[in-house]
Amino acid sequence: RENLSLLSPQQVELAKILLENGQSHLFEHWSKPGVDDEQKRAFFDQVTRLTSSYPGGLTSYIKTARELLADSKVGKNPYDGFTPSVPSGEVLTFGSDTFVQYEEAGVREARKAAFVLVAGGLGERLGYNGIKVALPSESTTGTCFLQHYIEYILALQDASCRLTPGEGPTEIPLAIMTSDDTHLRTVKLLESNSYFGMKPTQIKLLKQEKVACLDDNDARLAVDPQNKYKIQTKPHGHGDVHSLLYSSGLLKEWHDSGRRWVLFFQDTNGLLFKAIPAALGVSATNEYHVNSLAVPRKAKEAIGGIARLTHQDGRTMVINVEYNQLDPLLRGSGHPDGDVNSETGYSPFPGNINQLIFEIGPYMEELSKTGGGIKEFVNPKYKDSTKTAFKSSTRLECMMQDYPKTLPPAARVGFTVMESWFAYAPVKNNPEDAAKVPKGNPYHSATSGEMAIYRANSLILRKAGVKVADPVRHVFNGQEVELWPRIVWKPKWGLTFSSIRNKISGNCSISQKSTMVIDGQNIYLEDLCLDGALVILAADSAEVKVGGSIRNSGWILEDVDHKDTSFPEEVRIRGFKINRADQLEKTLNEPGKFELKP
Ligand code: UGB
Repeated sequence: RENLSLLSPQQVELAKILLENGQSHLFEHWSKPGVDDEQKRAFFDQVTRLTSSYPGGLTSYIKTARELLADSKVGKNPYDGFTPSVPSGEVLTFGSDTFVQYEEAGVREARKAAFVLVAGGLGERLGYNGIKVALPSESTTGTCFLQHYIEYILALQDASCRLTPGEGPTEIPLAIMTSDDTHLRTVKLLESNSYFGMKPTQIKLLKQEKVACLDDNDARLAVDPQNKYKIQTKPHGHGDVHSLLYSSGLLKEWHDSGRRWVLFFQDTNGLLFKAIPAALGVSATNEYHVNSLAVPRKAKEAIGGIARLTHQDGRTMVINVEYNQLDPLLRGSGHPDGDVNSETGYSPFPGNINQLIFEIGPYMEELSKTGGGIKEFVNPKYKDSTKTAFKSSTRLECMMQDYPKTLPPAARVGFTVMESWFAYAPVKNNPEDAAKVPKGNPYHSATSGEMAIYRANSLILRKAGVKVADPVRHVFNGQEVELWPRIVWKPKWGLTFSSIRNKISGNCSISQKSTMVIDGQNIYLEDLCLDGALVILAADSAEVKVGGSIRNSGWILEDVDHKDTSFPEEVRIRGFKINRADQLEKTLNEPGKFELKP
């Protein structure tokens, strides 16, 4: 009370809100006026931020926290009354006629799309000190994830505008959600690389704020242990992306400029964009308001399962059930073995890869009702079974894939299952944890993420008619993986399966020890027999035919132990480095037609 004179009228209002909501303890240790006054003002700056960044402000946050903490104390299951069953969705096989048709439909629609990358997480499980989008997706070219994503979006933009001349926007925007942990480093990565070829105005960064920590079941906000004039905060989760798109006005801008789709994606999946054109085609053809991409999922794998939930009162929804909740939900509803593989070797519930495609119109309509707030959860670690005290402070969390939970039953919510080999290979686990993954389950490490790219590109070329040699098995950082030829291309070369198929003719073959880097839109492989390394770069105006027998000692993978600190972290976490012993390298910067035959 004696500090009131220091405060502006707005700050007095905020203080009142805190007091009315049972937060008087935040002021108990405040010193007399004249001492720490700057810090007291900084306290209110923080309260202002916490209020404005949460739909409904701190009052709403505290109210929801009390309700969720009360539910958690009595052990209420959020899925009480619901029975899970296996939903049906669109199942796509890479390269099939249906797949190719969807790809074309997706490329047509792409110019009306906007992409949203959620990249606010630090990836503690990976144990990498940098931001995850700066990690190389593969080490043959060293292209980092962010560059890889931007190049795909630009390739889609070009292809879409070529296919549908004059029919809508000509630039595909990209929004990136960052957090205090990742923001500055993301800005720096973009600025120091000229935005990887995108126009700076095409990219918008939206920074998510952390939320207040909670000390007890009454939702008393936690004081920061380092600073008594600060509320302790923690990340709220990727679900913040919805309120940020809404409150920033970006969604409205996209909608007003005639866009139809928003595509959400995560920070480290080097395969994802191989699935994007077809998945967007599925959304457009089936007129899905919400389309979640999924892959076959091993039981207990740490990705959510997509399930149809039917309530006793008749309500149903198709929704992601997070991996730690699926098993208890199944056990509690007549499946005593819980989450187990079926005779196919996979869980009957497809795995959510958190790649979501929303139709903007219905999405905007829903957000104008909710302000972008979505269903949250709380996960307190209790001191004992009385559940009266926490081991450490907790907070509310939210996930972007929970958006459909509040949708009316008439909403068209679908999903598309893709084979994992071309759609999903995230980089989440550190080498030690990855090596402990049960045999047969994916490692989700930097090693497996990179190997998956080589495997997918080899399999795609096989489907396109190239004789690609079988892989060998090798152990890197304690993880046994398949080592395929290291084939990498830029998105503008191989955006869709049909565009790849059109660039291959005659009898082509690639041996297991080979490396092939294709960087150029108009590079054609004809009767190529590759046994070694080939790197070819060509300007868009150059048309290059590559063929004949190319042999050299190539690029060799050499083991690196993840504990060997003489190597940079991004090399250690994958367990190998590339010795570029010998290669045929050709750069064609001039326009014209060229033939490359040794
Ligand atoms: N992220 C943010 O942008 N902000 C945050 O506060 C937190 C994360 P994780 P998670 O596909 O493998 C999700 O930590 O949450 C970004 C799905 O919930 O990698 O354990 C972060 O930068 C799960 O159903 O994943 O699990 C990253 O880009 C399953 O689909 C993204 O959010 C799983 O991903 C995901 O964060 C998966």
